[in-house]
Amino acid sequence: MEETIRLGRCTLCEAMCGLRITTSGDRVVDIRGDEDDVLSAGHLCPKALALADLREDPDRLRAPVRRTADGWREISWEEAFDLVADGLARLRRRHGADSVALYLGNPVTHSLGAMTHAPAFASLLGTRNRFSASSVDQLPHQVVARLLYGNQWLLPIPDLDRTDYFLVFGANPAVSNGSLMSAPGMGRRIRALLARGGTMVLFDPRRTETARLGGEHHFVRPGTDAALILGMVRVILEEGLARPAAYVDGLDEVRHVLTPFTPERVEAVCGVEPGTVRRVARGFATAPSAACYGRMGVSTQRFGTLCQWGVQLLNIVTGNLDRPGGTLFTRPAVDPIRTRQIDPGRQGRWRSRVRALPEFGGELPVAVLTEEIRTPGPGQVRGLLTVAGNPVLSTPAGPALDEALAGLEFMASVDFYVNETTRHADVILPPTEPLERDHYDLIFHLLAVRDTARYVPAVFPRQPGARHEWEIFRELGRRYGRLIRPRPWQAALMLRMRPERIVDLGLRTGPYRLSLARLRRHPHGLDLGPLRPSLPRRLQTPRKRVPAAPPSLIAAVRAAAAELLEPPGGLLLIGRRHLRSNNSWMHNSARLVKGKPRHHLLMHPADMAARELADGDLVTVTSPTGELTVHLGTGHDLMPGTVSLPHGYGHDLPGVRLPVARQVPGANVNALTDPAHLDQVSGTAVLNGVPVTVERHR
Ligand SMILES: Nc1nc2c(c(=O)[nH]1)N[C@H]1C(S)=C(S)[C@@H](COP(=O)(O)OP(=O)(O)OC[C@H]3O[C@@H](n4cnc5c(=O)[nH]c(N)nc54)[C@H](O)[C@@H]3O)O[C@H]1N2
Ligand SMILES: Nc1nc2c(c(=O)[nH]1)N[C@H]1C(S)=C(S)[C@@H](COP(=O)(O)OP(=O)(O)OC[C@H]3O[C@@H](n4cnc5c(=O)[nH]c(N)nc54)[C@H](O)[C@@H]3O)O[C@H]1N2
Ligand code: SF4
Ligand SMILES: [Mo]
Repeated sequence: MEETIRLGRCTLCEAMCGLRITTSGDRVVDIRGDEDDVLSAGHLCPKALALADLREDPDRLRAPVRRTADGWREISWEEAFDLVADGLARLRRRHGADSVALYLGNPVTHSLGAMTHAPAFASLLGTRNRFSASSVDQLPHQVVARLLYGNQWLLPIPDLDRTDYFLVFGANPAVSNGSLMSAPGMGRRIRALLARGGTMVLFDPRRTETARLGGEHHFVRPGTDAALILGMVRVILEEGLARPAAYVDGLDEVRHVLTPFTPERVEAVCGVEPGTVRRVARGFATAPSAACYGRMGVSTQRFGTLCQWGVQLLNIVTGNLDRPGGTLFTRPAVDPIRTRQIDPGRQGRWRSRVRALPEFGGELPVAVLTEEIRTPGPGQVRGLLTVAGNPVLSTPAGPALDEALAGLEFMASVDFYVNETTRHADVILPPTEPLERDHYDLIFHLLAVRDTARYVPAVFPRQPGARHEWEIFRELGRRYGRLIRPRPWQAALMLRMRPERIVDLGLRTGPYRLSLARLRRHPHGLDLGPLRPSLPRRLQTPRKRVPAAPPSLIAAVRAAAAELLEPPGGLLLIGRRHLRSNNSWMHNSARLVKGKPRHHLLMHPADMAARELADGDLVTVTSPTGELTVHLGTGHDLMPGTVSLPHGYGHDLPGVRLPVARQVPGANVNALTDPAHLDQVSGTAVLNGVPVTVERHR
């Protein structure tokens, strides 16, 4: 058959790489980077080719399935929609809307149809038990953005291609390809920074792949960065190096509350020398331009929100917020922030039933999901809808959630795999795969280091009978809407619009007055230029000021002063990502999984010697929450006292249909994380800096 080249886009991570896909009939022959893509300029990582595996994977569901006593049975879409609408509506009629919980997983943000239609369906459900992967991920960024800039999505993005000084806490962009900083080709960009005489300084308990690109790397004890970052802010304020913009308030209060965070105290807590704290703070403050950035390692730890506040303070006090080469707001072609169509990030309108944790932006911390299912009484969660998620592997005390799911009265999932979570569903509704659908990135254009816009039509026509995500939610909404009172008109109307129409409207009312037709004429994307200063105009705070010392954060520092300045003891567990692995769900691609195992527990040789352990030993890892068994590997690049285990493994559960993954099951690291141990301000789970013990398996 004749070969054709089609343009596509990779939707596996935030980098949004443009693809040149050679196809023959309905098969992928080859995938390369699109050299002409305005953002990715040909960049590609090994995961892109796995899009072909995903397309061809015989284990990927192509039709709805129902769980029966003799296993999964394929059913018609008609039957599936009715079962799900009935199952959800029945619980609502009997026990109220809150009896059905909703969990939205990470790939929702990478699917246009899920982005446009899942939230509308969620508002139809009307439940307060709404959860997502945000509270095991970037929630602290959103909380801080709301407090400082007035909107949870006004996230300043590092101007990576122009900065002179890149200061990084707890991120590994060389592997992750950047998060809340979309920039395909991280390696190339960081090498360019170093080549133009720029500085990169990393603080990480592991000498990571990013550290190996060059620059300076320093170990920091896991879970202690808040003291380190705030200590650097203190140095800058004390030494008169602050150059904040005129619209910043509250730095006197900041200075006051940071009095105890001297470099000497910081050393005792974090293990970073006082000289280093001072030198880096001064270097950052006096560089012509500088950008401070912190990601997973400092979001999902005990003081995640204080870490992210500290990151913003470093940029604010040095005048690098809103400066070219510093951190700036993007100006996306579709801008729901400007038009105030999305929740600005209100907090505490309701609380979780059992533990009374506050909602943020309409969601509760996912760490409460298990207790909401298990605790009887009015408002108990009895049903669940998951969309593109795997909380059994991705949220704290996953095995307890796994058990709780088995006791639900009804569960449905929108997903194309039977994974550790969806194996409990009564019905699974599989959407089309990524190459079968049109795409516009509603989220990651908002978070990219350069403003661009690109609309990508589907590479392949969908398989006969396949449904797009938006069609699934539209149809579910129609049937569910008929079964509940009062009829929800507004959400029903939203569900009727096609995603292309929503994007077109967004483009037309956006800052560049574009249209879908116009974007179609630019198949490699439209370059809208580098990030530009826009403050104070873009702020959504009262009087367009930046309140640098929000009372809630000042109070949080005061309340936790002792703990913030106390070094955590014992062996501390951190996570790890790998270039050939993607959270929990790309492990069924033989092409990605092959090679040496990547799911081992890594430990520093000195810590191994102290426990008389050797490379390859089977070990038991125990935390106050649970235990697991896994093979040990030597972690030459780890800080002593630290062990590292990646998340997204633990595939050997009954009924999971991921044969390749099951060959390298690994262990579920979230057996060790504790749903009770959260970042107090945001409710984000503590996934890094978890105290554990390790001994030979008996
Ligand atoms: N290949 C690949 N790419 C991915 C993903 C994937 O699974 N695989 N996942 C995607 C997703 S969903 C996300 S959110 C992003 C995440 O993007 P990143 O945050 O860049 O990725 P991580 O590998 O989680 O990096 C966290 C870093 O923090 C360090 N760390 C751990 N604890 C601490 C601590 O207490 N203090 C400090 N300073 N550092 C600490 C870890 O050693 C690690 O290097 O990656 C995305 N990209
Ligand atoms: N201990 C620890 N835990 C972590 C992390 C960590 O670093 N350490 N990282 C956290 C982070 S950053 C994240 S983002 C979460 C991720 O956690 P989750 O979002 O809960 O799960 P994923 O592993 O991303 O699983 C995604 C599921 O979506 C399905 N899927 C893929 N594409 C689509 C699609 O287009 N439509 C639909 N409907 N389904 C699709 C896949 O088949 C898979 O079952 O894990 C978090 N958990
Ligand atoms: S970096 Fe890799 S996974 Fe991420 S978008 Fe590009 S090709 Fe896809
Ligand atoms: Mo994530």
